[in-house]
Amino acid sequence: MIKLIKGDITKIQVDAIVNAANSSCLGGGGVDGAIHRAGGPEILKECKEIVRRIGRLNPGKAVITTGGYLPAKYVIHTVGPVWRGGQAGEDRILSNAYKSSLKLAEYNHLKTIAFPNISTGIFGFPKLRAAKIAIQTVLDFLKKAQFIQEVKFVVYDEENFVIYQEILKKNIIK
Ligand code: AR6
Repeated sequence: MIKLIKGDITKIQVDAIVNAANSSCLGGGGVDGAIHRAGGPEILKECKEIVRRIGRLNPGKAVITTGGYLPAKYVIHTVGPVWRGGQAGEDRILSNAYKSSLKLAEYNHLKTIAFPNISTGIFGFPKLRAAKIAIQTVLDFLKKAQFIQEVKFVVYDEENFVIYQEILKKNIIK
């Protein structure tokens, strides 16, 4: 049910890939920039409509748009926490970002979803701590999931890859 992949999330063929966005939801650098570049203008158009309707996206929340030109059908945009030293609710917000994305996938009856390592780039969240939260949140959610059959962690950098490999090995997950 959980798979680890090293690579570029914009190339992954799943029902939805998750974007590590910001509260404006209008694109940015890192994986966000890569997704908008590869997915084309339709994604930004839908993001703008959503922001017009519901306002800025608070950290921990998620919304869904088309995947545009991506191999993925949808993009789920979520906002992780900016790391401020660990006392500002960062762990809970990061877990909520994963949970909100998974809930949205379930709500839309999606079967496969791929996550990047939310908040561990520009937002500066420590990688090991983030990986433990990501994996635990997904494992807990999968116990009660009705539609989601597979979650892929798509890891871009070597450091995160080694961390995920170690944790997943210990959990005896293939
Ligand atoms: N595929 C998969 N993972 C990637 C890719 C890719 N193509 N590119 C980068 N990563 P970041 P954040 C990894 O900085 O920390 C944006 O400007 C990267 O190695 O993209 O949540 C937003 O608009 C790292 O492990 O997101 C926000 O303002 C992970 O993706 C802000 O950055 C997340 O790094 C969000 O910061």
